[in-house]
Amino acid sequence: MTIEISAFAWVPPFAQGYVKDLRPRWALEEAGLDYKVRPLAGDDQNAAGYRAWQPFGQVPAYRDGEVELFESGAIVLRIAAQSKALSPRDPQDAAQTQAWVVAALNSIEPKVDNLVFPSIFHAGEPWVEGWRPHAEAVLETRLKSLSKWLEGRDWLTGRFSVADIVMATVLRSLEEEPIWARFPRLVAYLDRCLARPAFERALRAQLETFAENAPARS
Ligand SMILES: N[C@@H](CCC(=O)N[C@@H](CS)C(=O)NCC(=O)O)C(=O)O
Repeated sequence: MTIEISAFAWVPPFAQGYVKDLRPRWALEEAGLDYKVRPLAGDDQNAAGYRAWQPFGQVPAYRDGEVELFESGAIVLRIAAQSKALSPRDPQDAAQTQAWVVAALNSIEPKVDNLVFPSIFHAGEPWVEGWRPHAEAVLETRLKSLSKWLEGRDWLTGRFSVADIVMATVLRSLEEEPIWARFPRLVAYLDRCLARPAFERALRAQLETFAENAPARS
């Protein structure tokens, strides 16, 4: 069976290119695995059948001939297990790769979201500007540690892996934030990740889905 992932048929422009189905799309491109997209429109995300696949009604969800699952981190690990290109076979390197996937999602992403989401989803509300210094300070501690880890390294582990896909998709949300320029090593790391042809293909594929399903202009 061809691998299938769910994705939104269309999202508003601010979110285009950032929806989390980008992670499995990128991993699948790196792994050279074919996939098809199940686009969700209207109230599809609340349908009982979809909730049985993705309990929170979010994207992405994933299935192949053997398993179906949800959560982008779990999905990319499943893809990596099918690809030498994405996950080292040496037990220590493989464990370290999994640790960095979880670190990106659990130790970095919440701090990034804390800073970025209020400005997007609560733009103009009076508390947002007061919140920013706190959110920046918390994030800065994590970015300093990450930058230190990347000193002398091109990738999070010995070579490019699924961990870099997840970390890059987390860090990408910071590119427009003032804090980002204070971390030149992270900027160079992210540039290295995003220069990969597989990322370009994944991004283009996500944007094509939105273009195909764009609402008609009135
Ligand atoms: N932890 C989930 C988060 C997925 C997520 O936040 N998906 C967003 C799009 S980027 C979504 O479906 N939002 C719609 C909603 O939450 O109803 C994962 O990594 O898969």
